[in-house]
Amino acid sequence: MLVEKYKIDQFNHEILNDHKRKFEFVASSVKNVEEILQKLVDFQIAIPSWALGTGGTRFGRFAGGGEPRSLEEKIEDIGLLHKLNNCSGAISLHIPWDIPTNSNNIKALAAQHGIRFDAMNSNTFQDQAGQEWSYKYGSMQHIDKGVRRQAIEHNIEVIKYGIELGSESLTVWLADGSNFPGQLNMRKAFQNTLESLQEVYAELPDNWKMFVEYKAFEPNFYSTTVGDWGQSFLYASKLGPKAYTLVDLGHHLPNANIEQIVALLLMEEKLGGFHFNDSKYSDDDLTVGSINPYQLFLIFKELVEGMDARGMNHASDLGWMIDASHNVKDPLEDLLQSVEAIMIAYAQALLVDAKELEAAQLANDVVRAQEILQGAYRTDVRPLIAEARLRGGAALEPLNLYRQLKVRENLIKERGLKTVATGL
Ligand code: AOS
Ligand code: ZN
Ligand code: ZN
Ligand code: ZN
Repeated sequence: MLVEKYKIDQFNHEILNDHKRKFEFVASSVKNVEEILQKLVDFQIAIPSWALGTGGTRFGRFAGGGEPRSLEEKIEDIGLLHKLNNCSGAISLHIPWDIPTNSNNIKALAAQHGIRFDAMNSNTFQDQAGQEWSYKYGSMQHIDKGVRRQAIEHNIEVIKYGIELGSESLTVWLADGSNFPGQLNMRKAFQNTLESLQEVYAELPDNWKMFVEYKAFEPNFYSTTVGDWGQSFLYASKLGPKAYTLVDLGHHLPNANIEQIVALLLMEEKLGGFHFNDSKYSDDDLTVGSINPYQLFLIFKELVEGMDARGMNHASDLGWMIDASHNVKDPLEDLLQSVEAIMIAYAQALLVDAKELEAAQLANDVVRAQEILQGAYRTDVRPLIAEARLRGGAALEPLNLYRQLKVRENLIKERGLKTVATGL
């Protein structure tokens, strides 16, 4: 479905006066508003190809209809999001779910929608038809060299697809681990995994990064071979300068202080990127900011502070990706909400006065420090984000325009009601 620019302009025109009033009110109390707006215009969040269809749990899946049936349609869906919000200009692919049959065509289609290719994701957590070895007892950690070789070769193949498309990073998430005490030798599992990752690392082009994603548990429930940030950091350190840790917000044990993890990884130059989502219990993959938006803000506060301390570019020096699953919402509406939540947290973090906060810290003024953080968090920054969208040619209110244009209804007409997108 195509959204013509004039429809966006028409929609914006109707609510422009109202927007201007709200924007001027916030802008009047922000010191460096132009600088912040430019940062918001530049910031892009990659959409995972597997989040465009309705997800499910192990109990069932209730399809929503009009889901993308091919990689081309996935790119079109993201193109649509990007047109509405001007901050979803990237896609994260998953092999084998998104094998590009003709990379040049796929590249051209993405370019037409202003979309670049963020990290490529490999898959050694499922057995594919015709594959020689099974991943039932792990992949890179496996006791059998044949299985490890197969997992290595697969990752190298994913890098090759990525090179063709112009991606510059590989995310490795391993389901490896054990379900019961005694099932495996944890030290040997680590060593096998490290050796396997080293072989993949050796194939990375010079300008590429490898992201090692950790996860506390699931599908293994006793041990996970890349189970936390310490283990991921260990792999990344041993692998070399092109290897980094990837933080998926849902992959921690309850109450983990994620912002502190982020601050230290950044300090050690080992933070590679994010899988944004939200959760109440574990890897719930819910809409970003739907459960704990304050935590998201605190994470962004560390990111902004840490990146500025190292002179990093907010928009391009880390991988910003969503990893979510939508069981009851329209996936595209959910993604619009997630992107908005990320932009809100980022904008609020940009409002924190770093000098004032430092002064409060140096004076042990705990009350003042809290006031500074919560002052930023409680600012309604939505008009700033809307203004950034307006300047980027997108919609003031993407979700409302999406509904007004009846996008989902149109997609169902185009693609049918009984569609199942490949993915989680
Ligand atoms: C799994 O729990 C991880 O979050 C993965 O990053 C991701 O969901 C997967 O690679 C998509 O298949
Ligand atoms: Zn993830
Ligand atoms: Zn996950
Ligand atoms: Zn998740």
